[in-house]
Amino acid sequence: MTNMGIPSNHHSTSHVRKKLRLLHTSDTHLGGDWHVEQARAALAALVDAAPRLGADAVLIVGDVFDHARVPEAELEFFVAQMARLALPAIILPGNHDLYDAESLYRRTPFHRAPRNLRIFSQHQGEIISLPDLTLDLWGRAMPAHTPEFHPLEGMPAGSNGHWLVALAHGHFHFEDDRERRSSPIFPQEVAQAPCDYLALGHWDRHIEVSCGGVKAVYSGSPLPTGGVGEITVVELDPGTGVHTHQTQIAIS
Ligand SMILES: [Mn+2]
Repeated sequence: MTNMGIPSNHHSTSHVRKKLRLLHTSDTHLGGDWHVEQARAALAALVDAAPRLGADAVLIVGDVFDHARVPEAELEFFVAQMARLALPAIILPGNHDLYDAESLYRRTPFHRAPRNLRIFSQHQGEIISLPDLTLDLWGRAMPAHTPEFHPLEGMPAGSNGHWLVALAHGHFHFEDDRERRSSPIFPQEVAQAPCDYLALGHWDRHIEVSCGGVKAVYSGSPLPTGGVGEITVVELDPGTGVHTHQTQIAIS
């Protein structure tokens, strides 16, 4: 698809963008051996909190599940929680829940997934468009966690005036980081990314890694310490730009 023949001044412009609030989390590790109940409680708490927080959509940026052989009941639990959410829920597979031939996202519970649940499945990247929200989301489903997989490679520029939010699961290389890591994300790639917000996952802790005016944040895992978990709230405001803050969710 191209815009050939359409003068650029016919594109919708930023004034049509809606003011949105996204909830961004990652690394819930459902089905992990040592925290099965905590992970479930954290996901349920996120679903409970979403309406109260005024969320328009929820992003879960990889390692939603701990490994590909989690029991069917864990997948059923997740799908049921997403159905209860009743908001767009956008899932990017990570290195613990790869989108490969054996992917858990191909298993039966996902064949009956509710329509609000959207899962990135294209290794080269794809846009999931939510026109009602004036929101386009881009991400690459991870086929294998290797140094050759670059989570930001091929991100397109937005062309329809929608917000463009990118999701990426991988390792951000700080400038002095000389190790060769799998699924690398480099500072210059972030700085050149044509998105309005880069939602990151893979690291358990929350940290902002914005570069060159591109807002980029690791939400950190929502798994609780002392009964309280934490997620990232992303405000997309046509007037003032992109803002994030951490908010706590009570987990019982
Ligand atoms: Mn990971």
